[in-house]
Amino acid sequence: MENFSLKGKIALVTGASYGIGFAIATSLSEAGATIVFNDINQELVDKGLAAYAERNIKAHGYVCDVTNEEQVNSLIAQVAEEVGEVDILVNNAGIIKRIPMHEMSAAEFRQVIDIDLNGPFIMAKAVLPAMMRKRAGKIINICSMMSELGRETVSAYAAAKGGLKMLTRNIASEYGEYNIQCNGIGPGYIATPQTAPLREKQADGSAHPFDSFIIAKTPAARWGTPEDLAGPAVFLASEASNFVNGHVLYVDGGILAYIGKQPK
Ligand code: NAP
Ligand code: GCO
Repeated sequence: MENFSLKGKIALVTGASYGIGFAIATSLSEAGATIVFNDINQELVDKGLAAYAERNIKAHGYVCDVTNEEQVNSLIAQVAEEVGEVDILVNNAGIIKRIPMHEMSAAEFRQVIDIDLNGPFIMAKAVLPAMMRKRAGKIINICSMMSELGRETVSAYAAAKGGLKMLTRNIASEYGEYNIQCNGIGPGYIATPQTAPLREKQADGSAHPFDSFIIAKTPAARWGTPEDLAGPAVFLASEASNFVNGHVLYVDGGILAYIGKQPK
C-alpha cells in the first residue's frame, strides 16, 4: 500500500546510534525515508554511522544533546541546509535511573526529567514551524509501560514518561489542524543496553529474578526486541496514520492487558 511508503521523507530519530532508535531508523529507511540521527557524542555518532553503513543505509549523523535548546536549534537548521526539512521526528533519546525515590537526589530526578521529557519538548518545538508551514508532519514520542504503570526505583522515569504521554496528546490537540500528527509508541520490556541490568544472569547461572518476572507478566512470554517496534513506527510515520492523533500505541506483547501468569 503506497500510503505506508516514506519515499521522499526526511526522518530525524534522536539517540539512534543503537538500541530502539537504531531499529526504528532502520525500518523508516527500509520504507524509503532519508535517515538523520543525533547522539550525545561523536564516538556514538561514528558508531551509529558505521552500523547504518553495514545495513547499506546512508544516514546523516550529528552530535546534539536534546536537552540543549541552542544545540537543537542549530541541529535543525544544519539538517535543513544539508539534508532538508524534517518531515518525521522520533523522540527516542532517553535515560533511566533506578534509585529508590527516598534515596534519589533532586539533581538525579531533574536529569531524567530533562532528557526524557524536556528533550522531546525542545525537539518538537524546533521542528514544528516547518511542519506548520508545510501543513504536514509526524512526531512520534517513545513512551513506556511507565507511561501507565509505576514500579519501585523508577519514580523520575515514570513521571517523565507519564508526562511524555500527555505532551503527545497536547501536541496532537494544538497542531492537528496543521495536518501534524503526534503519537506515541509505548514499548514493553525490550532487550537493549538500557534493560541489560534487569536481564543479567545470576552468579549461579540462573535467570535474573526481574527477567523471570517480566516473562510471567508478558502473554508473549518473551522480552521484546527493538525490531518488534519497526512496523508500528513505519505505520505512525506514514500517511496510513493521518487520522491517528494523540494515541500511544503500546507494543508490549500484551503486558498491559494481563494480570500475569499465576505461580505454579
Ligand atoms: P538506550 O539503549 O539507553 O539508548 C538511548 C540512546 O539515547 C543512547 O544512544 C543514548 O546515548 C542516547 N541519549 C541519552 N541521553 C541523550 C541526550 N541528552 N541527547 C541525545 N541522546 C541521548 O535506550 P533504549 O533501550 O534503546 O531506549 C530508547 C528509548 O526507548 C528511550 O526513550 C527509553 O526510555 C525508551 N524505552 C525503552 C524500553 C526498553 O525496554 N529498552 C522500553 C520502553 C521505552 P548514551 O549511550 O550516551 O546513553
Ligand atoms: C525498568 C525498565 C522499564 C523499561 C521500559 C518499559 O526499569 O522498569 O527499564 O522502564 O525500560 O520503559 O516500558
